[in-house]
Amino acid sequence: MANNTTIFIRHEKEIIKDIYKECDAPTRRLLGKKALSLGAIAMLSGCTLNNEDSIEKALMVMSRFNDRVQGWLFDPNKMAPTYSEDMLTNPFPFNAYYGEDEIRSSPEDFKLKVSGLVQDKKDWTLAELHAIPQISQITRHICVEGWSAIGKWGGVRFSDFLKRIGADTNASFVGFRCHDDYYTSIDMPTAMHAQTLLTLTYADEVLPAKYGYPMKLRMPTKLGYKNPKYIQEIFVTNANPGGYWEDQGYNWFGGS
Ligand SMILES: Nc1nc2c(c(=O)[nH]1)N[C@H]1C(S)=C(S)[C@@H](COP(=O)(O)O)O[C@H]1N2
Ligand SMILES: [Mo]
Repeated sequence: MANNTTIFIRHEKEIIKDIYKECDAPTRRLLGKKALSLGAIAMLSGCTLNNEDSIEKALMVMSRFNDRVQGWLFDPNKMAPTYSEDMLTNPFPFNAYYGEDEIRSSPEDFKLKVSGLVQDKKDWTLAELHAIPQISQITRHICVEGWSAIGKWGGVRFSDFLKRIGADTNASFVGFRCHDDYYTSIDMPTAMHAQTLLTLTYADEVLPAKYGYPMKLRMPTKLGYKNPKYIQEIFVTNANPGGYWEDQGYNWFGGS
């Protein structure tokens, strides 16, 4: 058994090395550390990894498998590290799929829409969201583009919010639609995690436009692109809504 496992792992590593050699830098960046042990999936997918299409297909099969493994490994009770005020990154970086000069601010009289598998579909004003008990936390945000930064976000514990809207927490996904046409979605266990916050403030101030006014879902258990800013609508569903980057090949689970 042990020997077979060793051979299996060695074989995986060789396949992965070949994939790495063949693919371009952006694809390589998408292959997180966690994907490394999944090389055998390329084999199981029946691809000969000798042209771009088959490599693309193998990577996609690995990524879907990676989603499932990350889902199994996710421990809802494990907390991400938190930091002290003197460790805050200043200034905190801005990032979006466009430049900082193109920020489209959300309207001041904004209302949050709620839809899908929830009992109460009423819109929420910012004042109503501020009336729910607020908590804050200092965590590290990690972007796959190669930077990380420590920030302080405050707002509503997302599981509290889901309870208030009567969300079906047996459903598989929570999806987000944003003012800048960005969209993403997360698994329900992450939505219910104690450190997942629907944030309304950054560094104790109203969330600035660049960091996602009126709100950003902040999850220290997920990579940057899974943390939607400028949220306009939240919905609960059993059909995976995908995401802006996820639909272009980023791993959907996006945990770390
Ligand atoms: N609405 C929206 N949310 C988004 C993005 C975006 O382009 N639009 N980019 C994501 C990515 S890739 C990162 S790293 C973080 C950046 O958040 P920040 O500007 O607060 O640092 O926002 C995420 N959420
Ligand atoms: Mo990012």
